[in-house]
Amino acid sequence: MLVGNWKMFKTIHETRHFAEVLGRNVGKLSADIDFAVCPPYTALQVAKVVLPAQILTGAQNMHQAEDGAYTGEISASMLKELGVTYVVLGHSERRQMFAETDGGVRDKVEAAQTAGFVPIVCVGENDSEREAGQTMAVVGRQTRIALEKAAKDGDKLVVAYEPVWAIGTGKTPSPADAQAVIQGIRKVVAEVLGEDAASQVRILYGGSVKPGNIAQFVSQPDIDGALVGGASLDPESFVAMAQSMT
Ligand code: G2H
Repeated sequence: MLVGNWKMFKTIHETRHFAEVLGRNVGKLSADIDFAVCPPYTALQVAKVVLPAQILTGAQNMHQAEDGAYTGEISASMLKELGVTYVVLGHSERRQMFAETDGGVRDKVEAAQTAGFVPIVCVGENDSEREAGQTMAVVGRQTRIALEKAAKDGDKLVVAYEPVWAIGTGKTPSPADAQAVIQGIRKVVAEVLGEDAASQVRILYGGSVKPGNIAQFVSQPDIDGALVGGASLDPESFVAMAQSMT
């Protein structure tokens, strides 16, 4: 699975350009890979219309309430109208800069699945937690709480392991280290949702993934794909990553 998280990049006009270039390269996209991009809310509608059909769309966040007085927020039913398949939840930038909590992510996971979306739940330790040897404790806690109210169906869930210190920094864990943490996450999924769900759930690696390093991550046995920020903004780089995965 290859997912582009565009963060706060790309206008509607720029999204059209991305889709045009991708459309010219569509023959290079393997049918064995699930593709998605997660544009800003303002570009979701046009992305759904102009992207090749095999590129699904995802939102970068969602509010857990059906509706209400939540200025600036977006509900599941609003995203439904835009043909969204995935919703990224609990990205570290939301946890760090917008005060998202483990419990809030749990409620969003439940709301997203109830609405028929597949949540992409992001977990990851920061620099000091890693140095203190707390990686698995932090990632395990985030995963466990996020899944407390989740469906026991691994097809309805994606988890992304994104070490905070690797996001947008050019630094990455070794593929073996990422594999070890992701194997640990799969064990936590088994504890919370059962073995079947754990074997079905797709667990991605994210953090400074690019065409030159994606293959070494996705070749690890427990790593089912990548969640990519910066390198997913350039359509040619997106295609290059897709090709490197096969
Ligand atoms: C991690 C990732 C995408 P980048 O946030 O979610 O971003 O690839 O730019 O490190």
